[in-house]
Amino acid sequence: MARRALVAATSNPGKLEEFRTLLADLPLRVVSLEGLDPVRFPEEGSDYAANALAKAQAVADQLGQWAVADDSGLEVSALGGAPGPLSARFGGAGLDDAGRVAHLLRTLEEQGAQDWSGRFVCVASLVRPGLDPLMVHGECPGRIVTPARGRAGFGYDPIFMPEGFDATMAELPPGEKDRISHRGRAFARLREALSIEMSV
Ligand code: ITT
Repeated sequence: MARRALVAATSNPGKLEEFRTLLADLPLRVVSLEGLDPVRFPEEGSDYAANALAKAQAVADQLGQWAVADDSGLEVSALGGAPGPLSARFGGAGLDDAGRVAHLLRTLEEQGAQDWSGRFVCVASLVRPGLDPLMVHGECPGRIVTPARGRAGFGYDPIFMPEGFDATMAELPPGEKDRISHRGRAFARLREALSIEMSV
């Protein structure tokens, strides 16, 4: 039987790869936006759930297909939970991952904060035309470390040390990030909800 397509409503290649691994056991084919009709995404705000739903809904509505999205971010206690849902734009729109990492380290150093604890947060949304959306949430506590270490993953992974580990997220062996991360935890719940509905 042909596997149903599930469109990954993301422009972030790191997320796309993780979506694929995290949903690999389900009878679905995770496809990227590349090669599909262009989708207009709404402006992102400061609410993870609203952003995740808006991204998945935009793809499902405009392409008429199942779609999955997440909105995620890094919340640093010393910054009052910032950058949070604004993590992708932290330091300005012109920065890449390395630039945002440098900006975050600079901000914390300038502030002189002793406590560099924080957490990654992920809210994922799966939208199927005609059905209620599935919404799930996952978190991963830890702390910011310097200098950046490791080459795996993406975004802030090289400066985030998950609780209980002596390695950054970017230094973890293959499979470990998916097991303990905010996205891994959210998608475990998504897999559970979908497996029940799809009887797999
Ligand atoms: P899409 O909206 O197209 O999915 P995005 O990268 O803009 O891509 P978000 O708006 O959800 O996604 O922003 C999340 C940002 O938080 C992302 O750019 C990373 O900088 C950071 N982030 C999220 N998950 C992460 C992870 O697993 N590891 C490291 N950084 C992460």
